[in-house]
Amino acid sequence: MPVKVDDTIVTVTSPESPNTSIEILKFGATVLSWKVNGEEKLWLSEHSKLDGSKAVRGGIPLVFPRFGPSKGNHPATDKLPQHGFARNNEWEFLGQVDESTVQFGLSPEEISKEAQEQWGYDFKLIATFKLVSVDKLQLSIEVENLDTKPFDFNFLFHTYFRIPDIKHVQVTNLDNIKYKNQVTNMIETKVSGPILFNGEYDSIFENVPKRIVIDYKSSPYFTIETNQELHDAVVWNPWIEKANSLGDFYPKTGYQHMVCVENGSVTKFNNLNPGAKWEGVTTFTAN
Ligand code: TA6
Repeated sequence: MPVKVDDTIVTVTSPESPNTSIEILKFGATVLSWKVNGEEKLWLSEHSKLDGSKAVRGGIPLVFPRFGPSKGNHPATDKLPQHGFARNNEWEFLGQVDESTVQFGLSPEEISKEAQEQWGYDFKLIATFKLVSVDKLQLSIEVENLDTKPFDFNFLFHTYFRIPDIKHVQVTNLDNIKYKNQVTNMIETKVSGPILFNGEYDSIFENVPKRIVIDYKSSPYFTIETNQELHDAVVWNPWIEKANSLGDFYPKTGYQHMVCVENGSVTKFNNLNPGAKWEGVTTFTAN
C-alpha cells in the first residue's frame, strides 16, 4: 500500500520497490526515515523524542521562521526558540498528491498560542514529500504570506544524513565560498577543496552551487540538488563534546555515523509581501 496513515506517522512506500519508503512524523512534519531498498539513509537519535514534547533529534527537521539562536536583531523572531516553531508543532496531514507524494500544512491555527503571539503573522506552509524514484527523495516547502503586511523569514531543511564512518566523508562543491565558521565565530572566505571532519564542524555557506555531493571513500554517496531559493548550506557535525552535551543525542558515538548538510535560506531574511509565495525545493539522490 503506497501511503499508510496512522495517528502520528505517515508512511509512503515506493510503488517501484516495497523496501523503499519514507516515514514522516506529523509533529514537525519531520521525516524520520528514508529507506532505499531497505537501507536507512537518515540518522535518528535513539533518544529522540517522538511524542511531540520536543523537536526530533535527527531525520529532517524543518527550520522556520528563523535559523539559529535569537540574535536580538529581529523582533518578530527573537522570542522564538532556536530554529523557530515549525519543527516543534503538529502539522496537518493534507493528504496524498499521488501514490508517491504526500503533503502537510502549517498555519497559525496549528502553532502554539505563544508562538502565534511571538510571530504574529498570518501564513501558510505546505511541505511536500515525494519519492521521485527508488534512489531519489524530493522535498519542497511553500511559504505563503496570508497577512496584510510583509514578513521576514529563514527556511532550512536540517537533514541528518546517515553515513558509515565520518572519517571517510568529504563534502564537495563548497570550496572557494564565503562562510561563517560557527565554532570559531569567524567569517572565513574559503575552503580550498572538500570539507573533511576531524572535530566539531559547524559552518554556514552563502550562495552555494545548486549541487553538493557528500563523498564516502572518494565516491559520491549522496547528491543534493536544490533550486535557487535554497542558496545557502549549513554543514554540521557535533563531534564528541557537543554530542555529549546534547541530552537527546544518542548513542554518543552517533556523531561518527552522521553528517548534517542542510539546504536553506539562512544568511539573510527573505522578505515576503502579502499574498506572495516562496518555494524551496531540494532533491536527494542516494548514489
Ligand atoms: O545546523 C547547525 C546548528 O545550527 C548547530 O549550531 C547546532 O545547534 C545544530 O544546529 C542543532 O541545533 P538544535 O537546536 O537542533 O540542537
